[in-house]
Amino acid sequence: MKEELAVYFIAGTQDIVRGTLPSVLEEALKGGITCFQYREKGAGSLQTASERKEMALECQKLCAKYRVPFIINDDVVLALEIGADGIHVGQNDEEIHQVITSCAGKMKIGLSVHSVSEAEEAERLGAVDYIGVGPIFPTISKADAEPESGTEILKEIRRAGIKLPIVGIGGINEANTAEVLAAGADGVSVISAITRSDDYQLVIQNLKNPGSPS
Ligand code: TZP
Ligand code: MG
Repeated sequence: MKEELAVYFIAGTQDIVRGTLPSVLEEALKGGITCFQYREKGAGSLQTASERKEMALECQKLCAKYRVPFIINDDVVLALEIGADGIHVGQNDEEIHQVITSCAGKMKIGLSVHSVSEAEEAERLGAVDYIGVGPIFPTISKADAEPESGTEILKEIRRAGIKLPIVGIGGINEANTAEVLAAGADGVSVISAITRSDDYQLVIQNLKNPGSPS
């Protein structure tokens, strides 16, 4: 799982500023992303179940072509229906015990956490495959994001002995990835660093091989 978290791209229709979600996703897959999460949420997102399913299937097919895991955000029914590789939920999304009951053994389970105690609870559950920690830095991509925590939260979670794979999220870009990894994350998840870039390949290479923290 850790290797798959290295450069974890998240996007939905609402995040696309140029082209279409499938076109951006295919470029990102060619550029070397290691995981993709379909997150259709907030202003500008597709609203009907059938539109979402159609988009999910198209993204799933692309991910399969490049052998990259395809994760669905916060929609257990859709994830099970199309046989996604994983489901990701937040603390206020589908209840994690329900998600585990429905999905454990069938796909990977990711959970967002914002504190050491939430990380400890995730580990105690024994069925969560990785945690997303953040927002680490201020983000433009989530209207209801929690306040940013800085990289200290990652160090605190590691100091508490949490062994779960960790992906950092929120405001992560080429300039701060090294700091996020140095603080204890196994990888970085990004929306705008990729969707708002003019050169997907270069950004992804730099996220994969960041310079040393300054
Ligand atoms: N959860 C916490 S921050 C965030 C999500 C989904 C958005 C991350 O987007 P960006 O553009 O990489 O800051
Ligand atoms: Mg949520």
